[in-house]
Amino acid sequence: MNYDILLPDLGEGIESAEVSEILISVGDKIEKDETMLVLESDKASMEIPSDVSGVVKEIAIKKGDELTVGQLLVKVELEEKVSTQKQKTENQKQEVIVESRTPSEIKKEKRKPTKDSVFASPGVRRLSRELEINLKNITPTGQKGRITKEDLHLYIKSRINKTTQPEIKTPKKKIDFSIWGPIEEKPLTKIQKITGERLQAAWSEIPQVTQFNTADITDLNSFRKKLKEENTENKTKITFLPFLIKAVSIVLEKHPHFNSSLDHNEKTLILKNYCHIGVAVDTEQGLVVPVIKDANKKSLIDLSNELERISNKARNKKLSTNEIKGATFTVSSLGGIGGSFFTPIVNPPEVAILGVSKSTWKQVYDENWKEFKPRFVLPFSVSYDHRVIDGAEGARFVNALSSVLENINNFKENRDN
Ligand code: CAO
Repeated sequence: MNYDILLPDLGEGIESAEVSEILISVGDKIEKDETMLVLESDKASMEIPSDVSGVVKEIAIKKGDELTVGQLLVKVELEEKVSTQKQKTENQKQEVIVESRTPSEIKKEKRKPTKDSVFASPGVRRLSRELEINLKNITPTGQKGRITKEDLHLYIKSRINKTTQPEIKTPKKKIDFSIWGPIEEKPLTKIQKITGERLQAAWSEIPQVTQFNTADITDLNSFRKKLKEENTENKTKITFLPFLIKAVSIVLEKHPHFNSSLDHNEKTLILKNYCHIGVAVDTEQGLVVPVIKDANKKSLIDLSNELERISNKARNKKLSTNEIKGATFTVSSLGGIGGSFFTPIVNPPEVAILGVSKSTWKQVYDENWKEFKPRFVLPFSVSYDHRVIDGAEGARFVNALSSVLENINNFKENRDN
């Protein structure tokens, strides 16, 4: 015998509601009071239970339908009939065994959530809808795979902690600056947009510390000038940067944490036995960071040539993907421009970055001569991921870098002077 389940009075003056979920399929065995549908009205979200126990014969509505009170929802073949039929044949006896499981066992099996179905109370559904949260992303802990209020709250808390998640990002209000004066609009370049997103993520996800120091590069400056003169014919442009890259690669060998990355789940440190240095290059389109591979194995002249080659390629948008990947540490030099000290942002998955500023002549007190002497002083900063590097290690790193830069023997490659 078939039984028609009609939409009951929804109360609270609700006259119609939309079908947001259908939790049953034709052929399902359902129990009295088991939820069949979830409806949404402008006032509430409601679960509609079955009036009877039996087998679903027909579902007269579909997702998205607007239903009114008294409308036919589902036709159910009542349970008594199912039981009588079970007595009939040998085959059907088999069925009796199968179906002699308790109703709650059958229900348990049927109501296991599939990939597409989500079980949650109307309150949970309403809040998730208001916050635009997809319930399928939440791990249920309730009975029969139901998402509880606590599951939803836990999920919201975890998203709040990850401040970059778009689901809870508050959209910014557009400001009309033209009401205070004339303006121009200039869309960001693709590079600027990508760099901006990466910097934003690095800034919010990495606890960074910046350590400042100076190096007396008076001797290095004289040595560089000499090397520059020697190489005027072959047109190699020898700036301070190749020296800095060389110095960094020496120091990284002794401070391997600065040449590492945290693994994807942030539980293991990956120390790299290679030294690929990223170099920040200022281009018209924005900041680009090409990589000098195996910088520790290259001479000052090789580094100078490679630096010129990759910075030209960066400015002409000619870099290949391979040339901007795989860096283990980055050097950002503003020394050719000016300023004293800045705080560079770590470029993940690297854990540290060197920021170099412009060297200037300064009066420095000499302990041995007991007098002030003019010295060429280079200011620099190292920002590092504090989850990987301790403050003491950071201070040792900058001290080591100054020592290497202050001793030109580190840069004399097979030379007598
Ligand atoms: N102190 C004093 N003078 C310096 C110096 C320093 N720290 N660094 C460079 N100079 C000098 C150079 O020696 C050169 O002078 P000479 O011609 O007399 O040798 C002059 O300044 C110009 O150098 P440069 O900038 O052309 O070359 P570079 O090798 O120092 O830098 C490059 C190359 C590609 C890194 C640079 O052009 C650049 O793009 N810098 C900007 C990087 C940037 O934007 N970083 C910020 C990113 S935010 O973290």
